[in-house]
Amino acid sequence: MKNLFKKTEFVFGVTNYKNLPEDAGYEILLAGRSNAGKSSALNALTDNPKLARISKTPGRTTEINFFKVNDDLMLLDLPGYGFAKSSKAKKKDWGPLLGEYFQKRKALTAVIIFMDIRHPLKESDWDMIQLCRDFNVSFIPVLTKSDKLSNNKITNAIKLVKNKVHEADAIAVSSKDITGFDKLSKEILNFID
Ligand SMILES: Nc1nc2c(ncn2[C@@H]2O[C@H](COP(=O)(O)OP(=O)(O)O)[C@@H](O)[C@H]2O)c(=O)[nH]1
Ligand SMILES: [Mg+2]
Repeated sequence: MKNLFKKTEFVFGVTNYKNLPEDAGYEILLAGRSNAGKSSALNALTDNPKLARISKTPGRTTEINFFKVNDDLMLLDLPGYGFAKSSKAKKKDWGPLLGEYFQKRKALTAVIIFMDIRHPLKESDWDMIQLCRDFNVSFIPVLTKSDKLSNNKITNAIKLVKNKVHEADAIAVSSKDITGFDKLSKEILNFID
């Protein structure tokens, strides 16, 4: 399959809702706990090893980074959870930018929730799922680092997520082996007509 994400480029980061570009086209939000493998997955999806910085240190959490795929599609990187500090996190605790973004943004099309396949659905992942449910936004659970598990265990992890999150099918990916990204690309493009 031709990689439609190949020309993706970083355009800017914003810290305030008012600095967001015009509310147009499709925006896919990339979310996940720090170290989940989100930056690595973005690089693998776009076949560009230098696109997102891969690091073990958490990035700034107050910013949304815009990656332009083409004139109609943006991938928005949320550099690691950190906005939902407790299990009791309510909408207002998500940080002003993200809360306002979910409330207002028409371009918000779907959220990809990256989770380490060895320990999916941590509290902050549930907080993000709840945020999606509250605002009726579709989401895709993506289970990262699948190279760490046997095929059997990958299947079990996908089933476990399906049993707990009925409305969505999880996709397993490995940025190390570059597997699962064709499927993820298709799922993303399914949201866009
Ligand atoms: N084995 C393996 N390690 C990975 C994979 N993806 C990411 N990592 C490692 O996990 C750590 C965090 O990755 P990163 O992409 O920076 O995570 P982020 O904080 O979610 O952006 C790094 O040490 C990566 O090398 C993967 O698919 N397989
Ligand atoms: Mg990162």
